[in-house]
Amino acid sequence: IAVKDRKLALWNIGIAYIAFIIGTFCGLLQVFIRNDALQLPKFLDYYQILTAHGVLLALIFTTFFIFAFLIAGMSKTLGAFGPKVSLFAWLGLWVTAIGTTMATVMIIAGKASVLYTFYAPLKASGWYYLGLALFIIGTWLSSFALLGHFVAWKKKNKGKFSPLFAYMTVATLLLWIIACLGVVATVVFQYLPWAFGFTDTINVELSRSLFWYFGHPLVYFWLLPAYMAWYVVMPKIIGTKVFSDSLARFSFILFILFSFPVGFHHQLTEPGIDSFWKFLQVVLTFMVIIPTLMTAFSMFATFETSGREKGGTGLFGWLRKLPWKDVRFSSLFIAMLFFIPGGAGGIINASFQLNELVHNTLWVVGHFHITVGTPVAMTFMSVTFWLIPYLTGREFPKHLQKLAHIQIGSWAIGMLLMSTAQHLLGLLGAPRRTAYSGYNGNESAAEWFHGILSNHVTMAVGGTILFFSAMLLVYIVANLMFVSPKVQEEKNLVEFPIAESDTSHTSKFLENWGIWVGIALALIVMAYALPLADMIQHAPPGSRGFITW
Ligand code: HAS
Repeated sequence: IAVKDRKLALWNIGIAYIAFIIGTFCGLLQVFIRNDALQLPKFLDYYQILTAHGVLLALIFTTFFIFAFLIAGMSKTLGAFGPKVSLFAWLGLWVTAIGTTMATVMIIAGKASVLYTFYAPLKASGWYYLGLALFIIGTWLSSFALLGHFVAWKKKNKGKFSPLFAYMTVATLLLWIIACLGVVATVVFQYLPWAFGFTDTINVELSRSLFWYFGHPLVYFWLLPAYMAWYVVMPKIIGTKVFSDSLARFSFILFILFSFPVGFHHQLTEPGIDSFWKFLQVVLTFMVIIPTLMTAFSMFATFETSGREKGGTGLFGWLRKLPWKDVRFSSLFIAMLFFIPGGAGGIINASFQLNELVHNTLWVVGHFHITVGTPVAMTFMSVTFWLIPYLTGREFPKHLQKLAHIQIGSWAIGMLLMSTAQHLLGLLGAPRRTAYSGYNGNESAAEWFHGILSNHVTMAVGGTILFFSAMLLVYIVANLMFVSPKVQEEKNLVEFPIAESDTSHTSKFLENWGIWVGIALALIVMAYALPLADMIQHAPPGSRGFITW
């Protein structure tokens, strides 16, 4: 891809990994604080570290990395960016970076210890919300740049199917833009006036609902780029084609339709929403599981097709033919394996009654570490291993590949230990997000930690292994960025793996974005219009504190 587009993608990756370093360090502090092995100095507090950990990893690392991947892939599949696209994308990068810096400074200054979900009644400095607003505006500028690039390509290639990577990018960006409408509404109309003192109160239930309208599709904004690597990159790495072009496109469409009208499944225990609406959104949540099951089917089919093409026989003989020694593949496979319990846990969370058991416990923390923390993060690691050398024109030497295997293995072991402990402790009743690691000496609480796996030590050992793995990754990234020797001959260049995808059976209908966005908006109105109107109409005066905690 063009040198200037490489530079843009590399800047995005660079910022992503700076956030990764600080964020993982805060994670390490986290497990030791909960273990009572670490007393923070007076100027730091538990919620400050927890906020930094969540914001830097879940919001900042993911977003910058995703844009790096999408920018590189769009330039690769649709051609070099024109001057306008480049301008918007660079502007987007800097506005996002300025917003990130503002929000991070406020967290470090102790003025925004409101956790990565930042909803009311917790209140941060107005500058924190302003930082978040700039962050969103920046990502929109980058999104419009990439969408503009797509439209320009379409105009030049009338009647042709867009490449699968570009199609999936458009779906992901549409999802992001529509999702952000909720958080923009609450930040602009509720938090900013409240935090800067123009209003005394805030409608808590409304702000939480607008947040979760954004918060759930946010997790699919993280997931879809990982799926892009699974659908488009993985088949090439294992030497085969995309299993079904139309299935892949349709699964992304289903995410556009069903990612939004489901936010209430994060609010099932809140009193201000009628059960009817909660139940409706629970049903719709089960619809959003379908594209993931389609993905699982498609991945197994791809593995089997490739394994059999390489001579694998019998029921499972083909598994042996897969390229296990290629760290780009083994990391993707482990990422997918983690999504089996991760997704199953999601189904438990989304079940109306079972949610009572797990809500606000460490179970939820375990859940998101084996969804965004492993399937998504490990897929991004796999992409890192080829994308950085591809962009820098450097080698990915054997000794770094070996380290990458250790890194992936240690991440998997660390996450397995930590998240198993978190799931079990959560089932026993241990709450999440509490600075009181000993639960104020409560005897029955102390018993939760007597299990072999359900104890703070397992969590701390897991967390420490994870930090070791994270530092290994940073070492590999730094080498691939600056140290590794430049490739001398073109044939040795690290490739951008994009699998062939047969569009001969793909319906044109799938590329009719207007229809899909229209249906998505209709579903949003159906699931949200009345309950939100109810919240606005019945908001008690001085509604701060409306929610019981
Ligand atoms: Fe979740 C809470 C429900 C998926 C992230 N989720 C969270 C939070 C985060 C998060 C960050 O209904 C915490 C928010 C907070 O701080 O309060 N989640 C779901 C459901 C799904 C789901 C139904 N979550 C994700 C993904 C995330 C993510 C993906 C990040 C990327 N989640 C919830 C609910 C809550 C929640 C409630 C609120 C709980 C509460 O009370 O607070 C579904 O999308 C899951 C579908 C997935 C499957 C798995 C199928 C996979 C298979 C294997 C894949 C294998 C493949 C083939 C592809 C049904 C079958 C590979 C082949 C091999 C051989 C390996």
